[in-house]
Amino acid sequence: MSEVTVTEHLLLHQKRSPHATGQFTGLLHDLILSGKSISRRVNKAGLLDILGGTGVVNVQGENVQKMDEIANTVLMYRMERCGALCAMGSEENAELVRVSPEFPRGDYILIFDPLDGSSNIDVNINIGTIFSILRRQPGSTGEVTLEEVLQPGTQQVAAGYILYGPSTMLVFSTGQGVHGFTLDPGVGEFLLSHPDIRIPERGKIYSVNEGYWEYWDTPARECVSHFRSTKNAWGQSYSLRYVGSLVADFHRTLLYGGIYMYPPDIRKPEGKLRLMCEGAPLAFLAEQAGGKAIDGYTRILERKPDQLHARVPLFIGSAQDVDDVARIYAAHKKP
Ligand code: P6P
Repeated sequence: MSEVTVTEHLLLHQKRSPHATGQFTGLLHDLILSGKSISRRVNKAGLLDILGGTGVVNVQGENVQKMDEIANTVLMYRMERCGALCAMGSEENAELVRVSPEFPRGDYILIFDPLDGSSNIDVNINIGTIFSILRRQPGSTGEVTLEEVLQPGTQQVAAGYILYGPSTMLVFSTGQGVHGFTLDPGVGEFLLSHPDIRIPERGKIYSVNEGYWEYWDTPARECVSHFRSTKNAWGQSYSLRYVGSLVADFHRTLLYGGIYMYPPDIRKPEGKLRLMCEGAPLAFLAEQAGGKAIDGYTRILERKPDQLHARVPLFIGSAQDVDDVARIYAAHKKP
């Protein structure tokens, strides 16, 4: 039974970067505290009359669920007081949130989806918090600007997610591999359960919403047909699994291998998923675990967002499966 806590893991197993001031550990500690608080509410949602929608439509054009709002409030309150941040960007907030000068501030920037997959809350399916940690140039002064925040995923200091499922798991990377921790509710601690996660070179599962077939362009259809056919690299069919919660579909892909796809379509030419709070953090994890993530043509981590809520097509998972997608898209690339 593992007894390695997150703090111990960071202190003993992660090479401390030269600029580590302990602020990062404090940031992660408050992120974990927020996750525990959200987990407690998610686990009892049906009993607390916090299921269902709020009647509000967010900046994404999505119906805000009560639990979206709760998770966002928990994170905003806790993280504004963690003493390490200068700004936060949330999927639920249209604008960048700068940390008030009444609180101690730092150079880190936190971007998050407070509760990904929330359309699944009412039917008790896995959901999760996805986070990305950036940093403004040390020594920068004055109010942090949006331009300082709009960084490509290669600049991430750390990224991860908290998955609220049969067990609550924290999976994150600081650039030294991907590590998974499982919450022991008895002691209220996340304990190391999945050290150094590596994604298989090739998997046997593809994950996509095939209901959108008629909206896809030719390369997207060819990608799905490739994994559906027996003429793939395995000479046998893949299985199709699609939960409808990105964080759950990604977690399975990370552990079992395979590929998750959210292609662009005629209604969403840039795809549905958000670059900064979904694509970039998960791409960071995928690459740290030996996998890949592209938008069809470009490495997700090299995409520079042009706005806080920039969207991106996403093909992410086992390196060889993602390479198959890249080959198909390259064959369609306009000269
Ligand atoms: P669709 C949830 O709203 C989400 O952002 C991801 O968690 C999920 O993978 C995707 O949308 C599901 O989208 O269009 O298949 O319902």
